Amino acid sequence: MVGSTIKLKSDFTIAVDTNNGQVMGNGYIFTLRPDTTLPTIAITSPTIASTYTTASAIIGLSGTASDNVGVASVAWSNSATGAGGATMGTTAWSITGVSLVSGSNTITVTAKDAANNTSTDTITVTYSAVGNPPVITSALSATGTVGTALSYQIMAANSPTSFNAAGLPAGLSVSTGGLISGTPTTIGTSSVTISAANSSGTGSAGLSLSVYSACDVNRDGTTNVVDVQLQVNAALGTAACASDLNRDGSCNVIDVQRVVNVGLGGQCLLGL
Ligand SMILES: [Ca+2]
Ligand SMILES: [Ca+2]
Ligand SMILES: [Ca+2]
Repeated sequence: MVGSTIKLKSDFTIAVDTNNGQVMGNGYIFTLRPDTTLPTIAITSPTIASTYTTASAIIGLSGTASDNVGVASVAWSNSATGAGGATMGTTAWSITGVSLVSGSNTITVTAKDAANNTSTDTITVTYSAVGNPPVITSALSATGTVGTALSYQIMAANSPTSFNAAGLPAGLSVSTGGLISGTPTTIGTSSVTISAANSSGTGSAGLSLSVYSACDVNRDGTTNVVDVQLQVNAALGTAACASDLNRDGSCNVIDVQRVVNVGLGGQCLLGL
C-alpha cells in the first residue's frame, strides 16, 4: 500500500486490529507494510571524524538525520557523565552545553522514526585541559668566584621537561636538566635569563649572577686593605679561612701576600 492511494466510498468503514495492525474494512483486510527502513544520522560538527580533542570542558554538537518516512526524535547521551536528552531539531539537530570529563567521552546521538527504528552515530571526545607553563622557583641571585667551580640548579613548578639559560658568563654552561655549572673566569655581574618549559609553554626569570675575584675576600667588588686584613685574620686563625688562594689547604702568609699583591695592582693568582 505504501505509495498507493485508495479512495473510500462514504459507506466504507474501516477498523484497525490493534493486536496485529491489520486494517479491516467492509470485509476486506489490508495489511500495512511496516516501516523497516532505518533512519540515518550523522554528527557533522565539531567534526565528521569519530574522534575529537578539545581543551574546553563544554562542547556543542550538531548534525543531520533523515528517514524514509520521517525522523520522530533525536536524542543524545554522554557515556562518561550519564547526561543526555533530546536534541534541538531533528533533521537538522544540535546540542549545546554538553559537559565533558577529563579524558574520553563517548557521545552517542540516536535518531528514531515513527516505527521506532533507530540509528546512532558516536563521537569520542577527549577533553584535556590546557596545563600551566612552568614557574621558576629557584633563587634569582647567585654568586661565584673566579677559578672556583660553581653550580646552580634551575628549579620550576608545573613539571618542567626542559631548561635553558641565556647570558651566562664565560666558563659556565647549562644542561637540559637545568644545572648551570662550570668555573667562572671573569669578574662581574651577569643578567642571566633562566627558563623552564613544558608542553604548555615556557616560564622564565632573570637570575643575577655575580662572580667575584678570589682575592676579594669580603666580596664587595674591590680588593683592598680590608681584604688584606680579613686574609691576615684567617691566617691568624681568628676568622674562617674563606680564601685559600694557593690551595695548599690552609690560609697562611702566602695567601696574605697574594691579596696584598692585588691591592697593589697585581693579578689575583690562584693555585700552587
Ligand atoms: Ca523509517
Ligand atoms: Ca673587598
Ligand atoms: Ca694557602
